[in-house]
Amino acid sequence: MKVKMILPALTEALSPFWRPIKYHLFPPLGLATIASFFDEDDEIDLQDEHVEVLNLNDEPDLVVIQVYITSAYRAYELADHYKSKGAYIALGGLHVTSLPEEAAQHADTIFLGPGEDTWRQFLQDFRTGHPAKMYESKIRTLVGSPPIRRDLIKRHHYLVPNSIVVSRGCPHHCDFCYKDAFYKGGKSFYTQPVDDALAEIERLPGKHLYFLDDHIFGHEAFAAELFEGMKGMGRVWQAAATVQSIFKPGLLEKAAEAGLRSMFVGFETLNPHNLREQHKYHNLNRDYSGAIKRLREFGVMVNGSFVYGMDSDDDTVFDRTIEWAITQGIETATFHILTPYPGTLLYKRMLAQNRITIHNWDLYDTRHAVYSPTQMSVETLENGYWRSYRDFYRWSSIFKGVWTKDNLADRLRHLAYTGAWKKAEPIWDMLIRLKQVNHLLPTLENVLNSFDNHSLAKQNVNELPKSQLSHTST
Ligand code: B12
Ligand code: SF4
Repeated sequence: MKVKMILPALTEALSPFWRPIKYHLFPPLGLATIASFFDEDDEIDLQDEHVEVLNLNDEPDLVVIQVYITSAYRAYELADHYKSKGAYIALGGLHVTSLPEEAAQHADTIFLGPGEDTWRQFLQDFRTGHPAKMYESKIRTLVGSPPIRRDLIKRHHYLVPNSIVVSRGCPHHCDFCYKDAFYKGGKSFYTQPVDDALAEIERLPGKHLYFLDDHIFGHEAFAAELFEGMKGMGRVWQAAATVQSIFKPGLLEKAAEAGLRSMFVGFETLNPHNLREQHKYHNLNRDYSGAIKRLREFGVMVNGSFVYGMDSDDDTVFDRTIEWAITQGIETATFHILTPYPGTLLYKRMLAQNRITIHNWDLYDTRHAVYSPTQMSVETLENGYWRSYRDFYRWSSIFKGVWTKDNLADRLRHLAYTGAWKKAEPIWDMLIRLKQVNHLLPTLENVLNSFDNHSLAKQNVNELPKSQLSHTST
């Protein structure tokens, strides 16, 4: 059977004028995951439109498309194209799960939720000529999943070809998050067996790994065992976790020892009213500064994530947040405009309040206000969002952040990492065009690793002052 798998791109990623590096970071892991269920003699062509021009002149029997909200229209266009050529169309992913009726108009079969169980079943049914119109994931397990088809990934296109995900979902329930909508009808947080995760890591060449798990510290026992197993593998890695989990005694220590060098942390907002509104209770009354301090003590850089436009935000939120992020010495920050993804509680609430003003999914990219904010205009919100990036990444801010570090190695690493990330955009753009982006991976590894002289991280955990370990209740 001839199979075409496509990760469609949103328009911005295709611009002939500017190719943001973020679209050349990670390969299409979701598609490579479900590709592992094909037979050996199936002919698979996996194309990622973010990094290559699609060949649309082929004649596949089966077309498999992953649909994110921001690439939904493009996904439907591609589906219609192949449908008109007589191919069988399978659509799955987050947006299909949120809006199945919309997606079904462009598909022969749609898939709701994670694909591990449903895809296996579909392939059996398809081969016997009886595929269903819709498959809904019910069995949530990663036990027994075959290894990801990484051979289908064109590694040279990506700065971070070694992305990996060893769990699915997250134990929390925030109103704005995609998670509860995607995992409804079954478990919304589960992990791989540790041995399988370690085996997957072993299969990845080089040093650098990027864990795309929503919350790498989400299952403490799993995480501890994983980090234990990774010790001595010589990896350097990045991941995401909650503020709360950073204080869990012993976990960060183990992670740092296993090579953790940068952590994406969802601070989201500095306002407790906003946290309550979004049911993000695990961030309430947490010592954000203490979490950053603790990460720094273990040589872990911070990528802070912030969301603007919750109901308690007025036009002062931008300056306050930026100033806080800079003075905390956060190395990189991502800012988002609150976005009500269909299927989320936030969406339902805003719909009931008649506040959603835009239904064009292309604009659900966390850069547009698609709803009416309560305490500022849409224009103020969007301008504040753009200004945040400008202000956070101006040289004066970077140097202010650098000077919060108390030793030369930390300062240099902050400067190299932040400077390279945002200030070298034209260089990234050029490398992308020359298809050389992957050649900078060793530089990234070196920068991440240029922090090996840390005394605290090397101390025995038991010697640390108690206040640093049990800063907060868990
Ligand atoms: C890595 C990542 C990116 C990467 C690359 C994405 C890529 N190459 O796949 C980059 C940095 C480019 C990116 C960009 C953006 N992202 Co992003 N990203 C992620 C992240 C962290 C991990 C995705 C991942 O690889 N997961 C692991 C794999 C194994 O899971 P998966 O891809 O979902 O695949 C499984 C299922 O979905 C299913 N499946 C998928 N397709 C199909 C098809 C079929 C037929 C079947 C049967 C099953 C199936 O089976 C797979 C195995 O279970 C997610 C968060 C998350 N946890 O999903 C956000 C996430 C997907 N991103 C999101 C957003 C909003 C964006 C941006 C708009 C952000 C921005 N402001 O720029 C852009 C635009 C994305 C686009 N191209 O349209 C949202 C999506 C919301 C939505 N409803 O679509 C998420 C959920 C983050 C969030 N919490 O809000 N992103
Ligand atoms: S903690 Fe993060 S991943 Fe988990 S539900 Fe909240 S926003 Fe989503």
